[in-house]
Amino acid sequence: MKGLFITLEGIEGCGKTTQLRLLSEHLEQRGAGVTVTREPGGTPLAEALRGLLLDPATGGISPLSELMMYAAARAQHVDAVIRPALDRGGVVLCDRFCDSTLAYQGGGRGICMDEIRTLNALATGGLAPDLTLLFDLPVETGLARSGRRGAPDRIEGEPADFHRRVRDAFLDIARAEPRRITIIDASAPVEDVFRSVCAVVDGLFQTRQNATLGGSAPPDRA
Ligand code: Z5A
Repeated sequence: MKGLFITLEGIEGCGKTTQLRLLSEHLEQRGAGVTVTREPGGTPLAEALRGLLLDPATGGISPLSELMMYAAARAQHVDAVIRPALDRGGVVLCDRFCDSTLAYQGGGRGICMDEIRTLNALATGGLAPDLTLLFDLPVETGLARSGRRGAPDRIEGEPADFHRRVRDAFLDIARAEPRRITIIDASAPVEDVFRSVCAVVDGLFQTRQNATLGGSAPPDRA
């Protein structure tokens, strides 16, 4: 069986990192080999780019430079971490991926979505997640949650309107790709959100298992 690539997406404070940790434990208990990673990040180069991208002290970065930095981090991450783990047949859980670029640099900064899709395809070599969980909640709730952590980073510090455009873009992407992306109500308590996550992921594992036992290929979710 080839590996399984699952991405978690959403606005600030949506709870994806909390759910990623719970999901990783859940899958490890089922005996899956799990690689947990994040974007931007996951390799020394990409983590260094992450530092520059999120640090308010970096100052102004033009929207196009910002886009290229996320793409550079992603190209290295896919090549060095994600593809090798999938080739080994493992499960990769990634905190943010290409949909974040469409939502933040497209929806938030206003860069042309088709140009971003072209760059994403170049950076990933065409790799797409098997499943994306989009944790959706009102912007005010998310910002209140992340605000409890202290000083905002360079992107958290953007005005609420920016974050509203990001949320709308995520929802548009999900509506356009309902087979790959499942929207999860992230305003519910952690345990309820996790129940929804497990229902979706366990369902995907079951579908894969049935397909393998039946000898047919798993359905293409991309
Ligand atoms: N970015 C981009 O612009 N373009 C790109 O292509 C990519 C990224 C890949 C990366 O930051 C930044 O880069 C991000 C987008 C941009 N913008 N910012 N800033 P990140 O992903 O590392 O950080 P983040 O998005 O801000 O995530 P986060 O703040 O770590 O939040 P989270 O992962 O969504 O949530 P959490 O850490 O699990 O929870 C946040 C708090 O809420 C915490 O105190 C929890 O205990 C609490 N929480 C979690 N779930 C719940 C529930 N259900 N109820 C109540 N409280 C909860």
